[in-house]
Amino acid sequence: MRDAKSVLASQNIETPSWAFGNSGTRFKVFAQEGVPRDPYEKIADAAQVHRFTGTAGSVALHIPWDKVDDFGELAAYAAEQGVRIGTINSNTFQDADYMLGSVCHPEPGIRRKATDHLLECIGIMEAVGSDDLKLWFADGTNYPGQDSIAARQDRLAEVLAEVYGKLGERQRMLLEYKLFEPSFYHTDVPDWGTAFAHCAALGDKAEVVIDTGHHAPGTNIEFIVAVLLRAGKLGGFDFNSRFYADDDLMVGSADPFQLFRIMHELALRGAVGAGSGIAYMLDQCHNIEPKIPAVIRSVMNVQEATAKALLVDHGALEAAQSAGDVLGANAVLMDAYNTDVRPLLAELREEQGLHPDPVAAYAASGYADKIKSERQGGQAAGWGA
Ligand code: RM4
Ligand code: MN
Repeated sequence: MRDAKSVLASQNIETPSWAFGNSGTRFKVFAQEGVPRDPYEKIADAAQVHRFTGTAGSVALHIPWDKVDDFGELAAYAAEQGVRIGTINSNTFQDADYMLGSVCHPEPGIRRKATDHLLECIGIMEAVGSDDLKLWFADGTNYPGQDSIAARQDRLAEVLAEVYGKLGERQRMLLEYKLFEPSFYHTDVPDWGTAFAHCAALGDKAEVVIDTGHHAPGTNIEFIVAVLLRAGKLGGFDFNSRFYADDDLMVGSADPFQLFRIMHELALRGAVGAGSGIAYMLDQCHNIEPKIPAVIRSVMNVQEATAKALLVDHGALEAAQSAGDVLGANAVLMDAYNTDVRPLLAELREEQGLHPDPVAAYAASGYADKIKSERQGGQAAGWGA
């Protein structure tokens, strides 16, 4: 097994540009001071997360929220800030035309518009040097009989095939599923099985994204991880934490044990750290907590779960499993989970020339005050900006 510290040192956790903007629930958005007003300022904030964690070297964009005139210039700015642009997330859920869906819409003209948006995202990937197109569709219906479930699958397959055909050599299509919302009777890509079926039909460049918040309560997410990994179809994660629905809270905050179990399945197959081929991303919103420290904390939560997973003694685990030692096998996992890995991570950070406590270092940096005083006027970024 590779040394845990070297794997951790090579880990990258991508931050979402939208986590730095104002967000909320449909009831209220509590605006914060110093929030970015454009994609450049979002990238500057993302760079702070990387500066203090050393692990968040890429930032995901959401189009059109992060649309700029010159994407090459935005990518150059990111590089200057010490980060790169990662996944390009499409958005076919906020235009009035999409009331009855986007890629599954009954009208060909609306499907064309949605398809063209996805192709535009591929163009942006080329301009910024990104390899991953992430697709999430709000498509579905609210009432039985509203539209044909099967026909909608056909329309989806047709659009995906067109977009897939336009991917460059190194580019991938990452298809995300979500159990429900905003459609409440049926969703067109509700689960990993549906996403898998479409990706399998498309080919090697199409893989499934697991957004941890997009499952029914009690779903065994690590099982999904194991199955997709085995099939070579796990493209990435949208990490967050949820209790009831798509809450998008900080990953590992409510259920660090679930996160550990997920990371364990990945570590078992050597699928963590550099070269894993898996895009580890956060998909979160910070409604009541300060945003940059919340993203720093989230990155640290993933690091801690990864470190614990890397400490699992695979030899002892296999021995206990093959001897039918139920309690012994479980104890091997629990030993790793119950290890305090914070000293190991503090040591790693010091070796990397970082402060051992990223949250404290950020607080002491004065950046929060700086953006509060500098970012006056203009429109704070939020959903739709
Ligand atoms: C969706 C899904 C997508 C994200 C949007 C904002 O529920 O998780 O990944 O881009 O929310
Ligand atoms: Mn997501």
